[in-house]
Amino acid sequence: MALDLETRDQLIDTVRRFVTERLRPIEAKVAEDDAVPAEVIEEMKGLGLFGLSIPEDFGGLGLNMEEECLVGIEVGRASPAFRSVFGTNVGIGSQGLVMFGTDAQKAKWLPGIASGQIITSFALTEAEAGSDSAAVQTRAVRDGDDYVLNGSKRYITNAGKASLFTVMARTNPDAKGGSGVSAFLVPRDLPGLSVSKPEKKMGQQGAHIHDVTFDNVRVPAWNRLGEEGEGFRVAMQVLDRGRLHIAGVCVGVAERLLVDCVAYASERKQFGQPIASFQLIQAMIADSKTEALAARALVLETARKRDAGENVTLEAAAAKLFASEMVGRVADRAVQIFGGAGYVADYGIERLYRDVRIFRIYEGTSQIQQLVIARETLKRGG
Ligand code: COS
Repeated sequence: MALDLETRDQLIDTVRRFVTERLRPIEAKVAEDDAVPAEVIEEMKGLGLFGLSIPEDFGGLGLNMEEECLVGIEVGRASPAFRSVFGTNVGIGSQGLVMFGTDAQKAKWLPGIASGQIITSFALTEAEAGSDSAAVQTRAVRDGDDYVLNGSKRYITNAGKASLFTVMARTNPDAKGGSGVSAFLVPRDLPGLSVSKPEKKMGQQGAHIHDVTFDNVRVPAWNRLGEEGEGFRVAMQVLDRGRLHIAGVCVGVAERLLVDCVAYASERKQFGQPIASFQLIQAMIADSKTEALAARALVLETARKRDAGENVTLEAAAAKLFASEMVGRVADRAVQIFGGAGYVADYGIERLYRDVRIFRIYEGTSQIQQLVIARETLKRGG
């Protein structure tokens, strides 16, 4: 159920203040240390950020999609690494459980996820299964009351801190594609599960990705999420939702970059006047503003459709495609407007330029979004 407007505005205002007062001032340090300070993570827990999307019955804030996107836009105004700290709990790490879990599974894990006591990860990608996610090779073989998991997952966000993984594994090697894949809730402490050191990345320092390996990990059949063979559908529905959330964050980053660009262009003087007075600079600001407004409208309209119960597979893919490509262009223009200052580390613009690059890749590349949009448009007849 939607929050009343006053409560919603209060929440947005609280998050905005937290982002402005607590997150923005430490962005550079977080990037340098490659870590978000523990006390900031505790404050995020206190604000309920880990449980934004978890139903109230299980201790979360129970936001609808529009509200979650509005919070995502606010959080996007600080370095995206901060969002990553709680992003998996709000999105891909928890929503399989929210949408497909049994009451007992939900009761066991959701309260801890909502409070941030349990960190979650979504383990789909493998060395040979990225965009082609139906090709997962990790095996889950039924043995009595358990499944035995063997295989390896790649680039798994928050795996280093996660205590609960949603793992997509092949239960039927003979079934073609996604229909042989099942989803499992796998606690970190099961024997045989190991997590690699974090990868060195291009951006979003402070957010971490790891390989996760399963070596004869015995998972109780009780932990299966949905029916056998339903794992691909679980993953796709989780991603439909996750793509919309990411699109919201892209809007937030773009809006922040616009504020930074306007402030810099108003202050920086060349040829005796602020560069904001030059029409070629104004053209870049106008293009960025127009695109950010369009992305915001698409994200929120899609979120409202989803809240109304509509299937938004197409629209969520369109929002992710447009917003992630848009923020790439906005970040590129920001570097251009800042000129030399955009290229040096002190101003933080080059950091955001690097940070936003992954939005066009994770939770489905732009090319995958194009495939989904085309498939759904052809299905709908236009
Ligand atoms: N919701 C519900 N069901 C869905 C679905 C969705 N969004 N998308 C696909 N399905 C179902 C289809 O209806 C189909 O079911 P049936 O077999 O009963 O007809 C089944 O899943 C297979 O669908 P499809 O044939 O389209 O699957 P493909 O293997 O061709 O894959 C793409 C489609 C490429 C679009 C999909 O694999 C994908 O999204 N890949 C990217 C994954 C991703 O984002 N990876 C990033 C890593 S996770 S951070």
